Amino acid sequence: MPKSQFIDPDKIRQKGEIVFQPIPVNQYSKSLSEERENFSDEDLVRIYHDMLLIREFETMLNLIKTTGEYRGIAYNHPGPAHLSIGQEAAAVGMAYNLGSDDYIFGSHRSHGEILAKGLSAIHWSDDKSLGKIMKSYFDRAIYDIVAKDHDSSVKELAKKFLVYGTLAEIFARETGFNKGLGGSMHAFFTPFGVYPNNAIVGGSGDISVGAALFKKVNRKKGIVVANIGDASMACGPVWEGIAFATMDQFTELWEGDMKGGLPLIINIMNNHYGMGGQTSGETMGYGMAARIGAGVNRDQMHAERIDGMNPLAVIDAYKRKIKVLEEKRGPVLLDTVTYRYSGHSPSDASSYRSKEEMEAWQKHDCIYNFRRELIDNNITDEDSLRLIDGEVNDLVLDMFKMVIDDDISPRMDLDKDTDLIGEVIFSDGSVNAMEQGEPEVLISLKDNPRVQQIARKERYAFDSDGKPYSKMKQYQLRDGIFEAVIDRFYKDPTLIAFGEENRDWGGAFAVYRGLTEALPYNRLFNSPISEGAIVGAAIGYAMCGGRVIPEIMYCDFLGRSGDEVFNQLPKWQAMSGNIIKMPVVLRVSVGSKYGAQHSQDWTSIVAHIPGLKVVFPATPYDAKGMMNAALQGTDPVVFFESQRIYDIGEQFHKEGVPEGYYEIPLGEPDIKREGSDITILTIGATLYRALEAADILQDKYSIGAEIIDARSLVPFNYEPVLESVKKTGRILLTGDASERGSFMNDMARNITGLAFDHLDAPAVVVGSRNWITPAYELEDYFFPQPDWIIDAIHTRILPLEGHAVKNDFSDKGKIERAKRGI
Ligand SMILES: Cc1ncc(C[n+]2csc(CCOP(=O)(O)OP(=O)(O)O)c2C)c(N)n1
Ligand SMILES: [Mg+2]
Repeated sequence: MPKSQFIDPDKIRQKGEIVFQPIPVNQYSKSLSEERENFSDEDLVRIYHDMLLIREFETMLNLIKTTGEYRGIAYNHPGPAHLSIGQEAAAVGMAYNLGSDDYIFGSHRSHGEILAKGLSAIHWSDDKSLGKIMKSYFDRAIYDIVAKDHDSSVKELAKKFLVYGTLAEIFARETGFNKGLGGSMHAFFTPFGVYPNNAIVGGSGDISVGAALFKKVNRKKGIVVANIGDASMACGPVWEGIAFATMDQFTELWEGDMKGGLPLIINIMNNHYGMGGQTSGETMGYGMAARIGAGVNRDQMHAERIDGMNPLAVIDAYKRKIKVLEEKRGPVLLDTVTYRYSGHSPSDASSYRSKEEMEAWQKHDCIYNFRRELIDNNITDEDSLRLIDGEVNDLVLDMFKMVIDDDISPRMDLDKDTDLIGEVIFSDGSVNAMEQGEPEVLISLKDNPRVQQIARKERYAFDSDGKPYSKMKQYQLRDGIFEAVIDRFYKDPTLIAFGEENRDWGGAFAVYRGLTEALPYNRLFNSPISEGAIVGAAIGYAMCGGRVIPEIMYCDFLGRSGDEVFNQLPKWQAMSGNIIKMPVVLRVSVGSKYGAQHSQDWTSIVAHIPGLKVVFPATPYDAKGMMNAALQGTDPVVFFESQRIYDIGEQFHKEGVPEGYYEIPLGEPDIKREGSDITILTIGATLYRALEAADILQDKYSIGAEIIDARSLVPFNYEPVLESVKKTGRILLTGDASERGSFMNDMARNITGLAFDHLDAPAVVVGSRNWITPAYELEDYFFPQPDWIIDAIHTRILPLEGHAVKNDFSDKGKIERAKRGI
């Protein structure tokens, strides 16, 4: 809600109509002879060569999958191979003018795009930089293999490098581009500008937007292309990505050289099918996918349908569209018509299409027709082309032989080290700034009104007599998060933050108040209500080398970003073999008061996913120190915050929350109160209810409870908890997540196993009920309360003299509730 833009009712209520512009469809009609001035003979032969290499590469894979051998050499590849035989012109045309600075993202069917883009990057690079790229990648691992006995040019060597690295990745070899951890559907090679290919249909739809945002915000050269399938145009992340990429603010509110659209081409590789569903005519209503552009923004995304069976038509379109992006008028939507002769996967019997249709498209075959044109136009002759055919076949065969040789191309040795994959799950970096440079800010920190306001606050909640200061006077948890965030904005020039109501509103819960004044739009902005794209764009931004803080306003909205949080954010570091870093701190606010769809604690669901760090600080001191640590790191951190305690003051750190920078390492629980009779381990805001319970236990029953605040869920150091249990012999765990399937159960089981000899009773978990979260007035019957903790201790751990229970924690009660699914 920028006040600078006046929403004028007089204008808005005026009569009118929306006028659409025609969307060009296959307008390219030049003959090869008309194109001669734009291409040298070598250029044209290169186009043929690149298409042919892709065809042979995938023919090899097809034979391996369907016959178990290639040119008489047997090999078993149990993994996937989604082939794009027939689509080569679309890939080569797309990549033809792109160099290493241009980034492409793709899908499960992207082998052809990897090769096309790699070949193009090789073509546009000089020998020195190619040598550097090849030698620095995984300590020459691939270079040393392909350079052995190589006796021709650096570019030829780079071609071997590209084919070998891609194939070794597909066959899960440690010498593959991603150490064999990505595989066929996720292979990529960032030094050539080939960014992650995504096995989740439409997965690149929003991630690529973040990559384009990175290029724009950090003034980097190059454009971004998202190669996605026609069927993916039905996917939420694609629509959300488009909404994000076409926001008016880029042209209306962003200032100076930041004004203008994203350098992004969303390229629909339109082969007319999902797996078997026909998009045009069956599963979609767009008729032609390019139509979608018309509804999106005033520029209609410069949408166009182009003939992807003709490489020159695709090259022509890219030349024109790159110009649009250079003029900052992006993004662009291309509907590239193509066709796969291969099945969805090699086991596909093509029952969903007719033989006649396949044969008709084969008559339009891009390689066959282009070859004929080269000869008809005297660009080359049959003999020269046969030579190329031979070279391509030899290259594929030679690389195939090397890749399947276990001595040359071993797999990761998990026998030797069974934890090897665990080592690449996190990057565990510690980096002040992702890039050097002067961070763009609008005012100095000391002139910031929020900074000035915080300076007047009490950084410890109590005065010298132990009396609490007024709420307004206390330095609050939200202040701790703010201080860490603003500090990083003044340190890391790549840092950006976005989410719903992040800017003028000051963040839905006032954490960001003061940031709007400090930062230009390109560093802090409101996103559309697109939780998927909020996380997805952050992923793309981080992948390219930036640090980013996306925000999900309520934990319950995490479901909307399910794929991004569960499949994308946690997996790309490991799937890249740790080439990619993912410095994303995803702030997630856990609600209360707003009922079932705004108040659930989903920490457990997130903690279940390998590859995410998950933290939930509950004090201002911890919130600041842990946000600092999260923002210093290079891993994805889901940073939970509780709306119940944004205004809580610092009650534990007597020296007050330090004004300067400090970090609290993620993964370290903290003893908030000492005691010797029972340990209570809390997650998030239940800390304060556990403290109340501890007071009652002490006052009424003379039982000393040791309260440990978990602070983090992943990673987690059990040692302080085990030490405590050794002392107390008893433990209860409590948190606001619904009890069934909660992370507390995981912790309880681990503690029971690890401290079995020291426990007088099994570890007990007190979570929320397995219900919907009711209205605020009824919340105390849903979330754990101090009296629940005491009832549970009395019933399951240590009978308390004279205690009468109100809440049923008995075996019988548990069994009965489980039977009813609650
Ligand atoms: C989210 C998701 N849903 C379903 C699938 C299974 N699946 C894999 S490919 C595919 C069809 C995709 O069609 P399209 O986007 O047109 O790409 P194409 O396969 O034609 O290249 C489906 C349904 C998946 N991988 N991801
Ligand atoms: Mg398709």
